[in-house]
Amino acid sequence: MKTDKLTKAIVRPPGSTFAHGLTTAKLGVPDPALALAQHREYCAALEKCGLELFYLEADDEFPDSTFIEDTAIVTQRCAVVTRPGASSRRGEVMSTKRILSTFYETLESINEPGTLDAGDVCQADNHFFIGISKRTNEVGAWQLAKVLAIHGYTSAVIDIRQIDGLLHLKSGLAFIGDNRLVVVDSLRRLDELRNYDIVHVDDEDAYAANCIRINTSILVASGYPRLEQSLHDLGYETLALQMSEFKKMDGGLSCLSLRV
Ligand code: CIR
Repeated sequence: MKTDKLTKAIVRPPGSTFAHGLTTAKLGVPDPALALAQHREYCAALEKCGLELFYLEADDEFPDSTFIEDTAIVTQRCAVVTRPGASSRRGEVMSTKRILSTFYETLESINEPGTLDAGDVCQADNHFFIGISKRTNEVGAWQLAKVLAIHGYTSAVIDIRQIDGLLHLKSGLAFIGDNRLVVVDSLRRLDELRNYDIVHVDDEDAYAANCIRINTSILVASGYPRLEQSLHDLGYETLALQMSEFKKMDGGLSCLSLRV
């Protein structure tokens, strides 16, 4: 199946409070200026891949708000505004709602008591993998599955709560088109993934699994040559980006944009 061409992305630069966001990584305090520079490079890469960018203003009230992906699921057929699992992030959805209502006639939403971070949601053409995690609860996952079904998408729910080191499902899983998934060791044997061709990522390279296919390129975090080589061997072009400051805050490449 041909994956739809992506044309636009919504991004939000990190604000001056970025270092006060949530994190479990013990990699030190991020440098806000360097984070901003890395974000600029990220935006330039999205543009290079053909996307038109829409910017939300940096918001110091919400230190994690640069990880805009978590606030909505955007598809060709519908958009769903989430209810993030971390209470400090709930207010981020207001500005996402405002900008999405300029692109979609109606917006669906995840409602209390459901919680869902869209980092737990991986779209693979017309199918979705929805993770239940420390952030996404069962109610939120099933609310989303129901909305997606109304719009003609299928989904599978995957519980990652017992899997160490994964904040979100997409921390360890990426769909890159062509029926292929990039997958970390701890997820690769899941029955839900059996019909896909797997690009395997070793445990020590786990951070690299959060890569994103944008049209003809795959954006990858720099510093993971083994994954880049595997992708090149399969015929993909990669664009490697410095992500050190986002990694310190548990964030990966997909978290930094909403792409349609
Ligand atoms: C958080 O803990 O919520 C942020 N510091 C990182 C969110 C990363 N988002 C993602 O993986 N989708």
